[in-house]
Amino acid sequence: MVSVYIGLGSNLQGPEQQLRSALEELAAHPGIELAAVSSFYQSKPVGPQDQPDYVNAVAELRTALPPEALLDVLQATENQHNRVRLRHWGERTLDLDILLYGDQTLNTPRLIVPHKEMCNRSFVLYPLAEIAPQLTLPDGRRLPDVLRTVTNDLLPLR
Ligand code: A4P
Ligand code: MG
Repeated sequence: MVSVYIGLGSNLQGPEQQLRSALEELAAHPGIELAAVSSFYQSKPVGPQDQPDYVNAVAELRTALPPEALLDVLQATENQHNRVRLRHWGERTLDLDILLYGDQTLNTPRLIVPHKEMCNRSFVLYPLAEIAPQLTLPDGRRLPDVLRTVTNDLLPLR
């Protein structure tokens, strides 16, 4: 079993409920244990600004699924939430990204882990620190040190 951290994001069609149902669906998967879930946060869009704010969270999964099999599960879950197509670039009903897969570094055509933008994104780092405050990244950097380089611009969701 390995600890995997995933980032969840949505800015369409009831973002909070999108995240809640995605977490329920992942928890119901026989190969996945939902070990921890951060608070939900409202965040300004990174990228095109003409889209709604996002709701973001981070969850810890425990699984024996290999990385690409886990990605298959995450993408199938995204697809289940994507029945209504998007109008604008950047908007999405559900995005599930693998942030960290144990302490592994992966670089395949389908997977780059750690997620290539995670250390630049408040909406990843602060929820992650909530559930794994003393985490060390595969490159040896400590999460508390990375956190200090990124401003916390998140709003707690209620
Ligand atoms: N892929 C490679 N590495 C990974 C990984 N670690 N986890 C590949 C998941 N997938 C990974 O993903 C495109 C391809 O990335 C996949 O087929 C997979 O093989 P996608 O979800 O179809 O497309 P995407 O998410 O639009 O692309 P990308 O570049 O991952 O976008 P981001 O970086 O996820 O950005 N602003 C706020 N406030 N909150 C957000 O959550 N999210 C985005 C999306 C933009 N702005 C945001 C937020
Ligand atoms: Mg994605």
